[in-house]
Amino acid sequence: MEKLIISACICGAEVTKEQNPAVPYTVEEIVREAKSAYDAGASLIHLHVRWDDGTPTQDKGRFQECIDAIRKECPDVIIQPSTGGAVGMTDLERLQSTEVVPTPEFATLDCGTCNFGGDDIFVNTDNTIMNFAKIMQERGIKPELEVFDKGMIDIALKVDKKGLLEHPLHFDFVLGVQMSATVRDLVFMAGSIPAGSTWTATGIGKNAWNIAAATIAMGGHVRTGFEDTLYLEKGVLAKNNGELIAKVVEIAKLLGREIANPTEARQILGMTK
Ligand code: KMH
Ligand code: ZN
Repeated sequence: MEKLIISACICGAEVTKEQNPAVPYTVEEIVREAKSAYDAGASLIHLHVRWDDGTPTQDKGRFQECIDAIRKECPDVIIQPSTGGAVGMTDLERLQSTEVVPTPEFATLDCGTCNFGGDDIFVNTDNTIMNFAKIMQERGIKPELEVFDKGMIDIALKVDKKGLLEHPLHFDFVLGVQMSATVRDLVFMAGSIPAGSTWTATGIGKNAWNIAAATIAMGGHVRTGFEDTLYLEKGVLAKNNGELIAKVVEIAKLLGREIANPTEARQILGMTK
């Protein structure tokens, strides 16, 4: 089986220090969390950034500062800025994370509108999605197709039909937000993408570990980190992102799957020219 790519979503836009004091806000804290994940076996950092008070931002300068600082500590890691940002941000605000120098090699492309709990709606109209895909294609950025349910896979395939995506496609199944997060759901999603595509999966909150284990067994790749789960196990807060990544490494070891380093991850994802 292909080596396992572990993506670390170290920060997110919604979780807070009140929920887990190790959630990073400052540049130093973001670097600390990226390094702990990288040292534990993550080859990819999915990046959101915050102002020092914890407010999520897509500010280009803040992204630049964080990426430059992560690069010093984790020279070869794949850095994947979020273009999702936080609920309520405008498209132009969100796209700033793709304007850093050098241009990111990878970024998220959210493929539909999603209920985010309470009255929160994460809005991605068809025009937004097509426009983001076009801009990423022009800038040579590989999109990670973020899909929160099966309908979003179908939207991604519509974008592909317009010629706005390069192959192989890479999907990220985010289960447990809008769609439930059972092994049946995972099998359905993995069976719904075009042959030759690669995929990552994450289970939000308490769904993290069943989805990680099933994904590793199925040959997919795993995402975890504070954006998706704050707990190492029921009632035990993770002290850092590295502990969450180490748990994925441990499950992979038990199942006989080797871990990809960043160079191998780029090859698996078709990111080498
Ligand atoms: N924070 C969510 C509203 C992404 O990174 O592209 C969007 C999100 C997806 O996290
Ligand atoms: Zn994200």
